[in-house]
Amino acid sequence: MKYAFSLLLSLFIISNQSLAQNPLDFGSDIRTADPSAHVWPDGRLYLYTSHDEECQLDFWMRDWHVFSSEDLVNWTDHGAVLSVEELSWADNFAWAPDAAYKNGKYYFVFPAGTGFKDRKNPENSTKWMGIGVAVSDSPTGPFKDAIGGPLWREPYANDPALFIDDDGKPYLYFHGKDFDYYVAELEDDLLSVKGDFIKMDMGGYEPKMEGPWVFKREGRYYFTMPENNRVLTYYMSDSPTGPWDYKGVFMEQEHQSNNHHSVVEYKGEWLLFYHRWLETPESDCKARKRQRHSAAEFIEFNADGTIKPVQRTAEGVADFANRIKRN
Ligand code: FUB
Repeated sequence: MKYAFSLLLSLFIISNQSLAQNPLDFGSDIRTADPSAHVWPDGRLYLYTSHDEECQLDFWMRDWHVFSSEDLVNWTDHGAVLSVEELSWADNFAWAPDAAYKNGKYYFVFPAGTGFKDRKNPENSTKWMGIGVAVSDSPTGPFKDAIGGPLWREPYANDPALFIDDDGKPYLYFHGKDFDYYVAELEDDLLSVKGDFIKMDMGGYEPKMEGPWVFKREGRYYFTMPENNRVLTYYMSDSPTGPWDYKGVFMEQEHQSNNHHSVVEYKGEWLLFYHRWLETPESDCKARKRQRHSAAEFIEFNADGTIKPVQRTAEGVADFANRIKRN
């Protein structure tokens, strides 16, 4: 009887462990945020993330990492793809990156900068940020800075997101103070801007935002963002440059903290990658109780293409392998 009880208990613990996939277990003990997901020609899903140093207080961040998986449960940690130490023009603010595959090359776009943000006396701030582009023959790098400077540094530019449309045209969306809801079409080699920035028509609603992410599903475009850098909301359009029609919230905020996400289809399932601020008891960090961890959820759509609200769960996408078998 005692044996049977222990066996049942062990089975219960094992089955719950296999269900608990959030935060994602990359098999390494680093803090990741701003996960940007892509499926590349080798059939794997790659997640490019920014990297929080332990206990960092003001988003002083130095490098970007990449992880890959075929089942979203077992991940390979490919290490850092790029560090600000490899840049001649920036030494800090290795914030939310993105990536693209075009003409046989992998492109890594990233925000970085220098200086110091004086939160008490903003007039003393020297911080600036721009967007760089690095290129590699492999999805896991090494990526090399391809320009030797930012694409631009005025306007202030952060949180770049690349979208390559079915006709091959590359677009770069970004978060820029006083320049949100602008998009730049890029030249075919993704190393310079084609023409002017395009101010998009957002249908009259332009809240403060960060981290735009654009995807296409069934011929319709989705412009998604952490609105007020907290709650995930979206617009829809028939064109990658708008006009956009605001549709509202698909993930609420948590702990009054920022969020940053990406949306991708993999093996017939639509997935939302995002980060959570979770208590991290294994960390010695006294200064900050919660640290950022990458997580994932299934994301579903209504018949009219609108996004169903997504809840944060402990199991995340643990059921991915079973779901794709059922597809
Ligand atoms: O990770 C640094 C910054 O925090 C990102 O660029 C923002 O989107 C927010 O997640």
